[in-house]
Amino acid sequence: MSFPASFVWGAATSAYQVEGAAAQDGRGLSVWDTFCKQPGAIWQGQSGDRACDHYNRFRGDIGLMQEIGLRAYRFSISWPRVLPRGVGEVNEKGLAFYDALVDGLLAAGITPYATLFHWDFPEALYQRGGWLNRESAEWFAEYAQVVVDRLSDRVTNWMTLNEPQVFIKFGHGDGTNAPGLKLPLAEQLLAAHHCLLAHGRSVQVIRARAKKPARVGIAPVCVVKYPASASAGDIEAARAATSGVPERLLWNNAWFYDPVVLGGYPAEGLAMYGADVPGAAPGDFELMKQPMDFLGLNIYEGQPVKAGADGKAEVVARPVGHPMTAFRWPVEPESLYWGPRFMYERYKLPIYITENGLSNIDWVSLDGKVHDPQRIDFTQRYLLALRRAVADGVDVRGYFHWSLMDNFEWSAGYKERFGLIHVDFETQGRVIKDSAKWYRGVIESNGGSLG
Ligand code: IFM
Repeated sequence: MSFPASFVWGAATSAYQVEGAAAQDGRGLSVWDTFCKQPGAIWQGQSGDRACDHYNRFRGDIGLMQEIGLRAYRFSISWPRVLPRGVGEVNEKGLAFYDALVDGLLAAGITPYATLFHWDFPEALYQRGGWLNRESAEWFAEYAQVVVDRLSDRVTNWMTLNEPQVFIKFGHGDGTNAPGLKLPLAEQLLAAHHCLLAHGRSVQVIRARAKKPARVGIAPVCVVKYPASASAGDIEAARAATSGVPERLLWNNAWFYDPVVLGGYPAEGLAMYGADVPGAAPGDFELMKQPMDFLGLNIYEGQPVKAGADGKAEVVARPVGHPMTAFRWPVEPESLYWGPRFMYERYKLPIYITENGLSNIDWVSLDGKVHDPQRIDFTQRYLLALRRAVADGVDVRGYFHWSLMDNFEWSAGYKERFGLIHVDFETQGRVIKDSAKWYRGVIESNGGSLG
């Protein structure tokens, strides 16, 4: 059993992490520009000001994508590059960049997958309340309309929000991501409610205005609990935990996937968050639940669980010395089997793995190459698990490796290297890593070379 013939093999990036050119051609500020200036916010005081300079080097980068044999490229659009103040005046040069990027990709035979929001919220709108302001849904709809009107004659694959759990919890609760707020749970839930409305409004805009038939999805974090054994009890406990709301934290799947697919907040979440749940206006859940063509899952790891005496999931400790990435995230290939399987069972929508990968300690060797056997082994293990999910009937349509190239890893700055392409951030030199050459073989054989 292999991957379906139409399986999409790609790699992903996001605007703030790769584009750089922060002050070029009329781009406005995002909350990340201002957050990076806060002392102590980012490792070594770094920022995405220059990043990979993809804004100026995208043509060369498309050439590298061709060398890797990528069939698809997932990128995000910078809201403040297109609308410097978030709404109102449109920055023609910003739009022209995405025009040229999309044209370049299509000319190279690479299908564009565009994400509307990957965390770079316009600073001007943050000053008006950001996601805490209910108007944010309409601001986002205005932005979506500008982008869709311009690109939808060529872009047909759209994602609305990337990882709302992260920009809400870490950005509005823990304060470790932009905009750096430490708000109580009730306000985090309010911001989440508004971003779910924004999702709904943007899907409406895409459906109403796209010039070619559009396929629309969303790309949250998929928090995976997987069974520690093959017993039916452990599997059921893991299934329930993957769709549950086990803590008073916004780190779960159901609070975000349920409203957009099923049209309401999960009962377990309503009970867990209690009086902190925001009041919904009439029609809110109808707005959130728009027809979806696929679900994006961003999966890097999972947690083994077993059924406790009451049948509920109990976390199983990993053995001492369990493998970890450079970021100290556990290596958990099973997550790419059980995550897609549980999410497909619950939501019954085609699935794309919109992010998966690892940070690794890579450098350019004396032979001028970048040898990253850990990335090859990691990806091989995860893709074998994904192939097993496909064999067991899970409708997985594509896989996007995170990331195309080393880039600005948010509060970790340039410390963590996630790329298939090594970037020298001083010279902007690029070197295709061994893993990218290996990935090319995977793509050419449609997964056959995985063994
Ligand atoms: O770099 C991030 C990305 O922006 C969102 N998902 C996780 C990646 C690795 O941390």
